[in-house]
Amino acid sequence: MGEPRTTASTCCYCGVGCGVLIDSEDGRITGVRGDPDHPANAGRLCSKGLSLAQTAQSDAGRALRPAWRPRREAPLAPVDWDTALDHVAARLADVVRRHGPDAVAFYVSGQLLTEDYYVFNKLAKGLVGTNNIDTNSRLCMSSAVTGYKLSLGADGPPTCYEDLDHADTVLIAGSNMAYAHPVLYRRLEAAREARPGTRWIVVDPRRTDTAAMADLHLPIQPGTDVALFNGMLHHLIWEGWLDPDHIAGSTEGFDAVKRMVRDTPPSVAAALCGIRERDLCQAAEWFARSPATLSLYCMGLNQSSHGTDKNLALINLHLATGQIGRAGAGPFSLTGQPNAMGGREVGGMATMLAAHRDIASQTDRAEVAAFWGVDAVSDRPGLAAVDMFQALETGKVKAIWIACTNPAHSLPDLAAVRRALRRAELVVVQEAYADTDTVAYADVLLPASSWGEKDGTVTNSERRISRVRPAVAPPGQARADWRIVAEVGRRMQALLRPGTPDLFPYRTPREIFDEHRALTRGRDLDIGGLDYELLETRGPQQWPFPAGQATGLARRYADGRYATASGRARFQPVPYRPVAVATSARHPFHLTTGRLRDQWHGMSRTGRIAQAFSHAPDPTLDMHPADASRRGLADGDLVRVASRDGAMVLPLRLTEDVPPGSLFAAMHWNAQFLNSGGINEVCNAAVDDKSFQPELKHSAVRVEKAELGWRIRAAIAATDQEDTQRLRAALRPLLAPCGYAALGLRGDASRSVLTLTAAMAAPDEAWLDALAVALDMGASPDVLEYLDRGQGVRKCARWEAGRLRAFLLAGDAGHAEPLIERLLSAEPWSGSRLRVFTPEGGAPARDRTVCQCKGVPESAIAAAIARGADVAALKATLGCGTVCGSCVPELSRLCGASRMSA
Ligand SMILES: Nc1nc2c(c(=O)[nH]1)N[C@H]1C(S)=C(S)[C@@H](COP(=O)(O)OP(=O)(O)OC[C@H]3O[C@@H](n4cnc5c(=O)[nH]c(N)nc54)[C@H](O)[C@@H]3O)O[C@H]1N2
Ligand SMILES: Nc1nc2c(c(=O)[nH]1)N[C@H]1C(S)=C(S)[C@@H](COP(=O)(O)OP(=O)(O)OC[C@H]3O[C@@H](n4cnc5c(=O)[nH]c(N)nc54)[C@H](O)[C@@H]3O)O[C@H]1N2
Ligand code: SF4
Ligand SMILES: [Mo]
Repeated sequence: MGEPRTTASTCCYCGVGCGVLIDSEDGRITGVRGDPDHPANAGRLCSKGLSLAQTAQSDAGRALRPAWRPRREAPLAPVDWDTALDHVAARLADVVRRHGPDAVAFYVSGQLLTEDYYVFNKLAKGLVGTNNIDTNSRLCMSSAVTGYKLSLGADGPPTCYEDLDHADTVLIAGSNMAYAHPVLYRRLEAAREARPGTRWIVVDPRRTDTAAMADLHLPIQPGTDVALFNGMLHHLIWEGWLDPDHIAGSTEGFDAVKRMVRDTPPSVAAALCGIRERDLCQAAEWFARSPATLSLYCMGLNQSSHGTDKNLALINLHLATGQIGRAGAGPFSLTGQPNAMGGREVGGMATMLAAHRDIASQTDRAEVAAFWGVDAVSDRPGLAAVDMFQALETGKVKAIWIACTNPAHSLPDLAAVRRALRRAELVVVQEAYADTDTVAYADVLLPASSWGEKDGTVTNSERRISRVRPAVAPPGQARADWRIVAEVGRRMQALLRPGTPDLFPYRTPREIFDEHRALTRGRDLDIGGLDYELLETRGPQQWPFPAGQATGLARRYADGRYATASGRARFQPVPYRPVAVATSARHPFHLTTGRLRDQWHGMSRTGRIAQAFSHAPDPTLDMHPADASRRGLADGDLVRVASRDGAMVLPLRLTEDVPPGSLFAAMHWNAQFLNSGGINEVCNAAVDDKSFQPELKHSAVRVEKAELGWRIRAAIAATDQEDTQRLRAALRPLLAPCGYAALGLRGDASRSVLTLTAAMAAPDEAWLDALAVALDMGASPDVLEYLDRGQGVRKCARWEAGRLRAFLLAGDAGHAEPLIERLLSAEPWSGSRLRVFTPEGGAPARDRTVCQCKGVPESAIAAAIARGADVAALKATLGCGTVCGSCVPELSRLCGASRMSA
């Protein structure tokens, strides 16, 4: 490598699928910029994309070598690749021989590349002969998939990003785009600036940054979307705001839906939703009477025990008003992960076959079997994610291979997931990082290469296929996911079907892509005309893209013909049903969960850099102040949040952004950072009966004050990322014994400080000794200690080269924050070291960073606003919001620039 070079690739985070330019030198990634030529982002990146280079700065914490456990209780020990691959193949083949193919399961990920996915799917369905391959997309997009198939006849959105520029009314339902799809959100903001008449309706129980910018925010009761959409349809029918030509010419089933919504007039619907009737009618009017209406929706619809119904009820509105198949109009499900779409295309799920084929169809199965050259593809439906882990717990499934996902953190009802992983005969984990909650259960760890190192393709939310290209070589012995799977596949084939032609002869991802695209010929997603060559010369392309075509199709169903057998879209009568587990006197609160602006899921990548924590440093449980005062709870109190499935402790944060009766917790924190597995300890595993997607957006819980009187704060400055990883590994074992404990990171690219916040019911001296050791507080002239054993108070501090390096405060942790500031300031210590035990030892507090790119704190913004600044002035004077723009929604909010009329 050596020479500096630039590689065009794709961001590995959200489904917007932004193009990035990766700068590298000497085999290391040195910078990441937005690719001005990529149609998804035209050069823009959000805070997560912009910090990608920092996350790739060091190999510390990466899975670098294959490892296995000689015994279940033993630690993972390094092993060479061939032994690991032989072992996995032999163990899996053995399970297949003893218990049949359905005793093996594969749990993969929408973050795999299409080529990785394809090979996994072929291994499961072609070689092993089981449909037990499912993915974390089950937790994410499966309700959208089922909704599209039932109504429009085929999976995939009919829309494209350009529609964001053309929509007159934008209905954003169950999506916090300002955080979760920031670059698209930016595009919407620009579109509204260019066409000021554009109206946004946001449907979200919480007042998110997205909702705060709406022209109409409908803060519905959690789970009541179907009632809302049915009530809107009722109103449209009553007012005659329909598109009779579209209904008559392009759809079927309208009468049944018309009958069904008869008993949901706006007054009834609005009461169910807990909103004003006139707001519901206003939304219906804008939806139907605007020249073009676009719906953007995400997990607030999908992650529900009736997520498919929510999708269908919304699509009914589009079909009835003809708001589809035109520029700026249509139902647009935003994809969460960068390649959830690609996974759907290759059929890498328990409920589908390659290229949108169906397991239930004899013809489809035969086509795939003939193409692969295998006898048959199983007609037994595979297990969807939640069921898969339940089958593992009951022993029906014996062996599981998990790749590129972290189910011990991200599945609901974690206690059950842990039982399942413990019960399994064999757990194979294919991971890029060495420490995740799931790796703790691995019998074999297969180290995978990751973003910046991988080669292949991904498909974004608008059906656009982009190349992912390697800028650097993978660290250690890590290998590409597709290659690992093919290597095991070949070995298993030799054991299970010796002498048959090699099913996995691939030498490059290009060969896999070519096989995949051949399977799509004649299908709705036909990409027969698309290959790596074309992606190279003409850039990212949308599907369908059949052979002989000059371009892909931007907008589907423009001719009013849908992908059903009759060519007509199907209205679906979906009556409103309440959430699966209702609140009760025992569990009176709705708990919803979701995302923060700068963290990605389980934080294996974002959790390495301090900047990702600056916007939201600590995990919290958000509660409305009225609920708190009724219960005698205060901001910052440690509370125990419990459902019938499990409980955890979190610090309380009071905010009027959640409605009374509802709570919110971010999904990101897990056992790498906490004394528990995170909020999924509490979330319930109820699933949608059509899509099998779990209801991660609603659990019924109670909240009580946690009696944890002994508080501990500690912090240590890290010299670099390696040091951060080392210190975190040393502190992690200390989390489990606590009633509450959280590891955090403060600082920025230049300096970071690792923090520990913990609480216990009573002082534990042995634990404290262990903490002191982890912080290297042994006897030394550079260590100062203060003790008051009777009060359970111990304070320690350590200096290094004249600077404060670490402290621990137990029993009396009041001035921890100023001391953390002192660690961050890195100034040489002056005066008496004894001052460290008093508030004078600290440095003045810095507040929360709102703009990560320019490091602008909230106080500076507040001061400027007090002097009369608006968003434009803030940008001009402080520079905030001028780089990635992720903080612009919040700046607008701080300026009070809410568009909602009272
Ligand atoms: N920063 C960041 N961005 C991400 C990700 C990340 O981890 N971090 N992950 C990516 C992935 S995989 C996904 S799936 C997407 C998710 O993107 P989003 O779905 O936009 O994000 P969430 O925060 O999960 O949930 C969205 C909203 O649903 C609301 N909600 C809860 N219950 C209901 C309800 O009953 N009805 C309605 N209408 N709304 C409800 C919540 O209050 C929340 O604001 O984000 C992607 N982008
Ligand atoms: N309570 C609650 N739970 C949720 C959600 C929620 O809103 N609330 N959202 C759900 C949704 S929508 C989603 S998508 C899931 C996400 O949940 P997960 O899939 O568990 O999330 P990640 O942390 O992104 O897991 C990806 C893993 O792959 C690893 N990895 C990264 N790159 C590679 C690679 O190239 N190869 C391999 N083999 N490994 C790699 C990462 O280190 C990481 O551990 O969470 C779901 N769980
Ligand atoms: S919006 Fe942000 S996280 Fe999503 S692809 Fe673009 S840069 Fe990556
Ligand atoms: Mo997702």
